Amino acid sequence: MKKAIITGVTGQDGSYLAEFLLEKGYEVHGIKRRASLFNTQRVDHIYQDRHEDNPNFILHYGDLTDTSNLVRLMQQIRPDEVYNLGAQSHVAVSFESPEYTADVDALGTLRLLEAIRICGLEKKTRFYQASTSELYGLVQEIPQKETTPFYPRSPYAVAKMYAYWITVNYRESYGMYACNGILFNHESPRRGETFVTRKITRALANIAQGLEGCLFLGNMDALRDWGHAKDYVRMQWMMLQQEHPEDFVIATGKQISVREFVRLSAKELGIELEFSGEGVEEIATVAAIHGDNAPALKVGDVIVKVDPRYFRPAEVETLLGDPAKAKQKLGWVPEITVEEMCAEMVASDLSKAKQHALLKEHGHDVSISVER
Ligand code: NDP
Ligand code: GDR
Repeated sequence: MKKAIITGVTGQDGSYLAEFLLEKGYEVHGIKRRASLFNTQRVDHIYQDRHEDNPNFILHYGDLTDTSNLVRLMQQIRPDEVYNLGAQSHVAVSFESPEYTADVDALGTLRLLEAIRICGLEKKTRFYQASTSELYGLVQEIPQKETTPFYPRSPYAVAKMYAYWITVNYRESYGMYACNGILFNHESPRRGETFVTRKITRALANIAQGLEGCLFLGNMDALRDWGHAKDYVRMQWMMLQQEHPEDFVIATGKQISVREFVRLSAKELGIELEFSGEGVEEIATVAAIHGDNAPALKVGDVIVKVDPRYFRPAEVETLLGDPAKAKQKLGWVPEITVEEMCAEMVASDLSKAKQHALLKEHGHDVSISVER
C-alpha cells in the first residue's frame, strides 16, 4: 500500500486529493493545523476513526512553519509521495501578511524538502509542489506555458516563486523526484468563501433568498482561466506517476472576466443582470427574474457594487494557460467546463441559503459570516 502525505489537507484541493488517493488505495496522512475551532469540515466525510482497524486516512497536527514537526512526521510515515498543498493561499491577504506568507509558502516548501533529505528519503519520496499561475503575474506571453517567463505581482506570488525554484533545485541537486504543477485558478463548491468565485455564488444565493443585501467586489475586469478542482487534483497525482519528474501547466485554455462569472452565477439563479457605470461607480441591477429561486428580489434592485477595499496594490489583470504539454505527455484534459462548475457551485450555495432562509422564517437566529 502506497503512503502519501498531504499538507493543506483541510483545504479545497487537499480534500479532493485525499478522496482521490483513498480511492486509489493509498494510506493518506493529512497534516492539519491547530485552530481554535474545528477546521476539518472538508474532510469530515472521509475521516476514519483511529479506533477502527487499519484506518487509511489519518490526520496529524502540524504546520509548515514547524521544522521539527515536519521532520518527525516524515520520519514516522516515510511516505512514497508528498503533496505540498499547504499555503497562505490568498493573494490579497499576502499584501497584509507578507512575512507570514513567505514563511509558510516559500520557507515551508524548503522545510518539507529538507525533512525528506534529513530522513534519507530523497531517492524514495516523490514530491509535488503546488505552484501557481500567479507566477506569471504581469504576463509576458499569451497564453502562458511552461517556458513563459515569470513576473510575480504579490508577496504570495514572490513566495511561490521561491518554492518553485527550490523544488527545481532539489531535483537538480539531489536527484529527487520533485515537480511543480503550475495550476491556474480552480474552484468548486468547497472553494474558500473569500475567493472571488465562491464569494459570488454564495452572496448571490444569499441575496436571492433575502439573507444578504448586496455583493461588494473589487476589480471586475480581471480575466481568469477557471477550471474545476476535481480535474486538477487528478493531474497532481498523474504528475508523480511519470518515469521522470517534470513541471506542467494545468489550465483549461479559456478565460472569462469576474463580471462574466457574476452574470453566469446570476443566470443560474434565474436572475438577469444589467451592468452600468464605470470603475468604482459600476453596479449590477436586476433586469428580469425567471423561476422561483429569488423570492427576495424584484426588478430594479441593485445587488452588486464595487468596493475599492477589494482592489489590490498590484493586480494580475489577465491569465490564460496553455495546457498542451499536459495533454500531449499525460493525456490530461479538463472534463468540467466553467459553466458546469458555476452551476454546481450555485446549486450548492443555493441549497445552503434555502436552509438558512427556512430557519429564519421559523424564527431562528441565522448569522451569515461575510468577509469583514
Ligand atoms: P486553500 O486555501 O483552500 O487551502 C490551504 C491549506 O493550507 C489549508 O488546509 C490550510 O489550513 C493550510 N495551511 C495554511 N497555512 C498553513 C501552515 N502554516 N501550515 C500548514 N498548513 C497550512 O487552498 P487550495 O486548496 O485552493 O490550494 C491548494 C494549494 O494550491 C495552495 O498551496 C495554493 O496556494 C495552491 N494553488 C491553488 C490554486 C487554486 O486556484 N485553488 C491555483 C494554484 C495554486 P486551514 O484549513 O487550517 O486554513
Ligand atoms: P486569485 O483568486 O487572486 O487569482 O488567486 P481570487 O479569486 O482571490 O481573485 C481572482 C480575481 O478576482 C478579482 N476580484 C476579487 N477577488 C477577491 N478575492 N474578492 C473580491 O471581492 C474580488 N473582486 C474582484 C481579484 O482582484 C483577482 O483579479 C487564486 C488563489 O487560489 C491562489 O492561491 C492561486 O495561486 C491562484 O488563484 C491561481
